[in-house]
Formats: sequence, structure tokens, C-alpha cells
Amino acid sequence: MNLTQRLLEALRSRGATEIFGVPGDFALPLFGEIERAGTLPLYTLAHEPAVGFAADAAARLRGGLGVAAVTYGAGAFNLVNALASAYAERVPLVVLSGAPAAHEAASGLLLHHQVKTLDSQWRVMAELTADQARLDDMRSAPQQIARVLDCALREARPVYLEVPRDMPGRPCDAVGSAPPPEVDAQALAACADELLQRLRAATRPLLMVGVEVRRYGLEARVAELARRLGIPVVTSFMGRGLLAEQQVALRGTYLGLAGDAALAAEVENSDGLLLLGVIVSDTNFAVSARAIDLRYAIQALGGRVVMGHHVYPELPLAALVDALLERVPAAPPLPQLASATGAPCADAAVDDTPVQPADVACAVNRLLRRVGPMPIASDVGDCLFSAMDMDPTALIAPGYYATMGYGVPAGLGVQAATGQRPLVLVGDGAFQMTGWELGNAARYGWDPIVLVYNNASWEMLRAFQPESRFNDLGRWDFAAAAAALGGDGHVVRTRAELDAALARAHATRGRFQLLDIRLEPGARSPTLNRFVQAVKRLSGAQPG
Ligand code: S1T
Ligand code: MG
Repeated sequence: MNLTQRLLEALRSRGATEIFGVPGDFALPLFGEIERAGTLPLYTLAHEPAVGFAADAAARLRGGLGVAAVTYGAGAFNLVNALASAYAERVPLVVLSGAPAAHEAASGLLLHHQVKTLDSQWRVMAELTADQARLDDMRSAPQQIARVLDCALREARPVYLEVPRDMPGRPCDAVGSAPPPEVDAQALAACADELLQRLRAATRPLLMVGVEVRRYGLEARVAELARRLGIPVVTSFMGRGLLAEQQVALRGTYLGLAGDAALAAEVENSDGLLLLGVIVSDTNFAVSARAIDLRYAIQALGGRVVMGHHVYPELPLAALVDALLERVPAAPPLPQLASATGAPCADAAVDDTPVQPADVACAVNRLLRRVGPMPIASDVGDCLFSAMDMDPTALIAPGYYATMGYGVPAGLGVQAATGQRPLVLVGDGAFQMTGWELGNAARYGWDPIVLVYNNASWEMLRAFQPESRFNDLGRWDFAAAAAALGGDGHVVRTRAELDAALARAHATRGRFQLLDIRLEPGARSPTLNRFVQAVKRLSGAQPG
């Protein structure tokens, strides 16, 4: 078997179920071998940012590795922003890049796609990945592949494999799998005992779950721990949707001053705040009414546990959760819990009232309460804030790195990787960046339902700088564009039109459905309004 076949086997055995890519001459041999092998389906998209976002989404929702394949230079550098997002948000994304063959590198000529030196790309990729390898020697390739792929899963970070174009067909030995690093049993026991002692000493203990709980496939075990601890459970902003399908008494999502005041007070006043897999970022904690003194919190993130002035390094989250479960007796089964819901929406009449972002959340809640859960891929913008009022369901979004352009490619990646039909939430500005990728849906049989929050504006920016005219985008007619891309467009102006269009879209399979929701410029979700007020208040600016 050749290098590519071995690489594909190793990727599949670590959870990869497809490859997204855009080829180029330095990657043609690699793409050709991938297509010939057929081990993993190869989905080419229009532009490398979408390749990265789709592979990211596949990894986030399905678990295991996401795979993005690109050509050297122009392709790989186009991928940088999506790769940076994956690094920041702890996603095990594998980048496969073609590269010049050794004899070409030695030609003495400047090669096309070359930047400063032939290693410029390697250096940029090294800054955005947890490990890298150049597969130019078949004696070391199997061990390099195992080391790099196992690192991606262990660290929940992207990694980089460079494949010179004379290598993909070379005979290669099988790729083994390095055993996971030993965990220090004594340190783990000491840590678990101290953590439980702190929780028992607290009068207001509380558990907050974050992205690592999903990255390491721990939702069921963390839900069991939550039940056994019997303490309130919330998710971080980025962790919205976690435990949604688990029987846990979930209070909701912590949004500080931008969210539910009572829930925020519980978090901010807790004297035993246990943060499991929560990225301590401004988007998770910046708009706190009362600065949470994290020195008194218990933080388990990135393979280490910090409580007070004690640091326990090299303790994987899975090992910690299992050690805690061993120490906390099973709880009596909970009565059937009403799952946490989003906005009540009881009073939202479905009538000819002009549609607002809050109405979108209510309409989605009504749909999903009728048809059952659907995964949601959200872009950055008010659409993500409005998702906070939707009933918790599997939600993926770059809530911390906050890059636009994620939503549509991520929806395609979700359907490719899981077969589940997604809802995509995206603003008009973000849709202008990568919405065009919907043109690929038909050839792969994908049919996402895309909700475009068309407010003719970069509204999030206008919220902070209303005087700037550059936030006016003009009204693009996305519904009209849908047909050209192989889908169905629905113009929505009122609440009644929204419900009807959602029902029609859900009933239509085999073609993507695009709801072009015509919002008035300035129309914002309640959560975005509270977020803006909170940021202005905390920064001392006059609330607008
Ligand atoms: N470019 C990229 C790739 N990502 C970004 N996050 C930005 C620029 C900055 C930015 C925002 S929010 C925003 C921009 C340009 C406007 C989003 O407009 P739209 O998609 O229409 O959504 P909405 O109208 O709901 O705001 C973040 C804050 O940095
Ligand atoms: Mg907009």
C-alpha cells in the first residue's frame, strides 16, 4: 500500500469520515490517490476558507478528526483564517497540503506559489497547529503520521501534514498508534479529592461546562457527574447546546449582563465554581456584572487543573471526570426533566407584524418542538445572539475566535459528516463571504435550511459605532440568488411569512432552502441589545 492509502486508513481510524478540499498542481497526485483509494469521500468546495470551516464543523459535531486538503501556497494561505479559528476553539483539524518535490525545491528557481522561502508556509502553519510533519521519507512517515494525528486528538488542536508531490504513491508501511501518555495516578487522586473537598465546602457550588466537554466526547459522563453532584449546571456562551440531549437540570447559558440576570448572579456569586473545559475568554466572561475571581474557581482546561494556587498539570479532562465519578455515588434517577428551553415565545402572535430577530428564535423553537431537534450551524453576528433564545440543541459556532463566513460551509460540513439536515443561521454580511458555497449542495445531495438575517447592515458593528455609514450594505436579494445556486429562495418580511416559509422549507427535501429574512436596519435581538449596553456600561461609554 502507498503513503496516501496508509494516511487515509490512519485518518479513518481516528474518526475522520470525509475530506474537504481544493486541489492544485502541487496536490494533484495526492488528490488523485485519495480519489482512487476511495477510503474517505472527497468533497471539493469553491474556496479554501469554506474547506476549513466545513472540516472544522465535521470535527466539532461528529467528534474525531476533520480533514482539509489544499495545494501549496495559494491554497494553504487561503486556509489560514479557518485554521486559526480551529486552533483558538480547540478543534482537531488535520491540514493536508501538497508541496514541491525535493528535486523541484533543489532546482534553484523560484517556484510558483512560493512566498519568501520554500519554508514560509511551514512556518506559518507551525504557528497555527499543535504538531507538524513533512512526509518526504517513507522510513519515518508511519511514525510521523501516528504522532501528529494522535496529537490532534489528545490536544484537540489542528495539525499539519505536508506531502511533497512525488510522495503520495510511494510504498509505505502501516501507521501504528502511539499509546496515550500515562496519567500520574497519585496526582489524579489528589486532584479529584481536593476538587470534591472544595465543592463540599462551598455553600453555592455550580458547574459550568464548555467546549472541551464535546471535543473529548464527554457529554454523557459529564451529565452523569452533574446528576451525582446535584449542583446547578450552566453552559458557557461557546458551550451553548452542550448536554442539551442529556437528562440534566440545565439552568441555561451564562451570558453575564447580556443574559438571564438570575442565572448570571448564581454564577458570579458562586463560591465553588467548577469550570469543566471552559475557555476563559472575553466572549465567555467579559460582560460580567461582577468580575468573577477565577482564583477561587476550579478550572479544568487544556489538560491541567487549577484551583486556588494549586496546579495539577497533565491531567486529561476525561481522566478527571472518571476519577470524580469513582468518588461520587450514583444519584437516584432524576424525574423526567423538562429540557431547558430558549425564549418562552408564548405571546408571539404569528401575524403580519414585521419580523424581528427575536421572532426568528421563536419560529425556530416552534418548528423544532414540532419536528424534533436539528443541528444548528451559526455564523458570527446577531444570528448567534438570537440563537441564545433558541431551545438548546447541538449548536456549533466560532463563539470565541468570532470569524465570519463560518455558517454556510459549517452547515455543509455537518450534513456531509453526519447525514443530519442542519439549520444554518447567517447574517447578510457573512453570507456575502461564503454563502456562495451553497452552489455545491446539489451535487452532493445536501439540503440545509439557511436563515439569512438580512438587515442590510454590519449591524453588530453599527451597534458600537452607529455614525459610520460603511456599515450600510444595501439590500442584497439572496432569495433570488438561491435558484441560480440550485436551491429555493423564500422572501420573509412578517412573522406569518416566516412560519409559513419555515414549514415549506422543512417539508422540501433534496434542495437547499434559503429564507431571506428582511429585517429593518437597526433591528436587533434582545441579547445583542443587552450585550451592547453591557459593553458600553463596563467600558464607561454612554449607553446608546
Ligand atoms: N471579518 C471576518 C472574517 N470576521 C469578522 N468577525 C469581522 C470581519 C468583523 C465583524 C464582526 S461582526 C461584523 C463584522 C464585519 C458584521 C457582521 O455582519 P452580518 O454578518 O451582516 O451580521 P449582523 O448584521 O447580524 O451583525 C465581529 C464583531 O468582529
Ligand atoms: Mg447584517
